Amino acid sequence: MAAAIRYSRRNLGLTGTNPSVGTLIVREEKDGPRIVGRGVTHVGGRPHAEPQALDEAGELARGATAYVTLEPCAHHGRTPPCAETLISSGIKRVVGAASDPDPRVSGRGYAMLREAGIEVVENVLAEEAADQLRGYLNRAAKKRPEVILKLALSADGKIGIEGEGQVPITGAIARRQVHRLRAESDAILIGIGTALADDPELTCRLEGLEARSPTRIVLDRNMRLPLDSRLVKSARQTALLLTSAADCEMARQPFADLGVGFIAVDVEGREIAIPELLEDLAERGISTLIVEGGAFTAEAFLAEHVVDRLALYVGPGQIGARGIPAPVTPQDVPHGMVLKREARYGPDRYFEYVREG
Ligand code: AOF
Ligand code: ZN
Repeated sequence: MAAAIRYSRRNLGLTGTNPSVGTLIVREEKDGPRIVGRGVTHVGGRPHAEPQALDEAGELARGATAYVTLEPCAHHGRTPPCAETLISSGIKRVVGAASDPDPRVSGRGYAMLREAGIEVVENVLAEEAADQLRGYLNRAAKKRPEVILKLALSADGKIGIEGEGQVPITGAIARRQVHRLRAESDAILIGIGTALADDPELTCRLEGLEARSPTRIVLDRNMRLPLDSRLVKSARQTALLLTSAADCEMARQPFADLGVGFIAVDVEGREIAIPELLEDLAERGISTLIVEGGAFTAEAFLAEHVVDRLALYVGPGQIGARGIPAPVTPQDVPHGMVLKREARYGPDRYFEYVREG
């Protein structure tokens, strides 16, 4: 199952509203277990993992065990239910990790298998699988994406210097981890202040993974983003959405001509309408959202209590008194968040916190 979960990561961020699920078909042979088929939910969400793994296994599936990171589906989509496909393949045993909250499936997938006489084991490494499926599970449970607040801070807890644009804080290894996180996420969001100060691109620039760049979102209700910013200039390659106030319709045209999309969120006097925005993103099929700052935007998401995960990269240098204080530091994480992972990336340290329970 651990191998199936690892395999399921392959299409994270590429399967739309569908979770990236992994399936391994395993035969017990004299000299030990042998993997005869692998599948991961295809880019775009279909085909599902199971039929692909079974295809590869062919006749070898007969009598074998299928390891699935999510309960096999029980509904008819463009293809028959995966539970049915497993049954007709002659699989003898199905080992499942997470259960599927989708009301069309929830419990029915496993029930169909059992009714057909297949041995079913549930909840194997369920927590690890749920961690991998957290965007999907979050969206199903809360009707909003999983929100990951990612910040790079100096050793003295600063995220930059007012008016200085991008200040280097972390090194090359940490930066690659950030790009990998981008590749695995559906969308990334920043405030207009950061967009103006840094002129970032927010794409994934790991070699070979460029096409996995997330949809970029800028909170820009007064449409201040320059038309010649890197974000706008790359809008035809990687989706860019601006959240604009409803009365900005006229101002939208030049952006629209360059391929920029819009989320009209009614802010009603508030600076950012976060709950409405998250709901809109979930409806668009976005399951994981990285929030990358700046301080004002990060604080707004923290105040709304919608941050599910904190990814803090701490560099070794000091910025000093001129620095912008980080809205959250490893010494001061929001109540109810617990350390999940800690790592060292060259000279930098990484701390990941998740919401408890
Ligand atoms: C599986 N294997 O690999 C995945 C599953 O829109 P559809 O018809 O593709 O169905 C989407 C639902 O299928 C999704 O909400 C989830 O319940 C399930 N995803 N199921 O058996 C897979 N990705
Ligand atoms: Zn399926």
